Amino acid sequence: MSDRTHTAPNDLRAFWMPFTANRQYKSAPRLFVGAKDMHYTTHDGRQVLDGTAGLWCVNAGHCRPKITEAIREQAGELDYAPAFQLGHPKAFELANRLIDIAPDGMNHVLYTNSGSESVETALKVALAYHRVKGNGSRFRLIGRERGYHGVNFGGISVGGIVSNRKMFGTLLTGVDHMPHTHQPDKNRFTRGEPEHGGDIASELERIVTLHDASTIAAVIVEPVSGSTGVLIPPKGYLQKLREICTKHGILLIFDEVITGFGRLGAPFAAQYYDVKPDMMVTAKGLTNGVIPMGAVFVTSEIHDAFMQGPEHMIEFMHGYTYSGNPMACAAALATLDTYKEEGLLTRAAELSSYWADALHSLRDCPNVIDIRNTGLIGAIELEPIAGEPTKRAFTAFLKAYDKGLLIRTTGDIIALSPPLIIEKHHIDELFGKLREILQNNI
Ligand code: PXG
Repeated sequence: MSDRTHTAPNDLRAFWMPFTANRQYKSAPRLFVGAKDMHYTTHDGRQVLDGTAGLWCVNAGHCRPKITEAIREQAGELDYAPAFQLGHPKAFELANRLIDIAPDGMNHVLYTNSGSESVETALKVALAYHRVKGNGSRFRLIGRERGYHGVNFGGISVGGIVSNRKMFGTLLTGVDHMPHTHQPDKNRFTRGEPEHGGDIASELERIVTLHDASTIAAVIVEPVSGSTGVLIPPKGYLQKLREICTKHGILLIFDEVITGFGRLGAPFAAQYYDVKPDMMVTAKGLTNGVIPMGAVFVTSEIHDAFMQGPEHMIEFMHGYTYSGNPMACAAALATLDTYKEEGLLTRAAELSSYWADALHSLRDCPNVIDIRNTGLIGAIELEPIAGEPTKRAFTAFLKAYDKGLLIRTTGDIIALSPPLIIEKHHIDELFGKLREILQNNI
């Protein structure tokens, strides 16, 4: 009550912000009021170069005309259509367009509204798939240390980021975790895929031996881990996971929420690494971040297993009010058009060598202890300040913002993932500004 008497229209207190240091932020707020292509405009009228594609989602750059127009038109034509037992044409058109760019055999798509929901959906499909096949004893889900699969209960259960899990009780039961693949002592400053660590995949065999394959439904991994600080898969690692899963009848789920839609230089990491999962979890770049939407890709084998029993019965008891929402579908279709017209789903392959050169040129800056890259992703790991973890990277973030550059930090790692429309001169500007910041011994 007393709070309300003090509120003004621009009072910042009511909004409890996500994954934000609320008190610090509200004492010195940073607001974006506009965006175009590679830049944001701040509330104080400055241009900020987007080094992170928003939050890894604005792959085609900001306020792209085709996407904006499609949303405008859709809003006036069909705003909402019930998602259950009814449909609208764009939901079907989009699914067909999506499977066209997916790896062969991934022929069906379920819609969600976020990466977190896509993860939950995929885990539920995995459990139900084994059950409809008569293998209901396969109930275990295997994730990985340092994995990020969103913030819902299934996702934090299979995820492996301690701070995202420790507050939330018992989580899902029947979950186990593989070790992460990060071996800084062996792989420091590697360009692209590290040489060492591929054999860590064999830890999955150990887990299978412990629990028995007949209890395991699925393994979920990010092909490239993003939120935990950009961990690139060591050579041979994903292939080996695939082999072990196939051998034991375990479904392999790739969480492609950040790697999907061109981030690595192919539409999906599955194609980039030439490893075919049984399901792909996506969101973010699907609509260029403009409207919340996710999609889970599944193979025909998984889909077809559900298509049995009386035809009037619902085959899979799952879905959201906004699954395949018309506005989101319109945005996604226009996003796919933009990607296609501008060759954005493969553009990272053309730029990744220039990107890697510029990124690794920061190796000599003070406190830089590792640099990692793949596609249009980069990470700069800083030596934490003794007793004050995360502070050094967060200081870099604040200084970058003041200098007109948007970066992301997680722990003491700077993560970079620019829009795929980035030009070489933007890359020069981005790393030029970062060098100025890091050289000042923050
Ligand atoms: N899986 C992965 C691999 C992700 O990276 C999610 C699931 C969850 O998506 P939603 O849409 O529910 O947020 C993500 C999200 C960062 C950062 O800076 C990464 C994400 C979100 C926000 C920030 O690393 N990834």
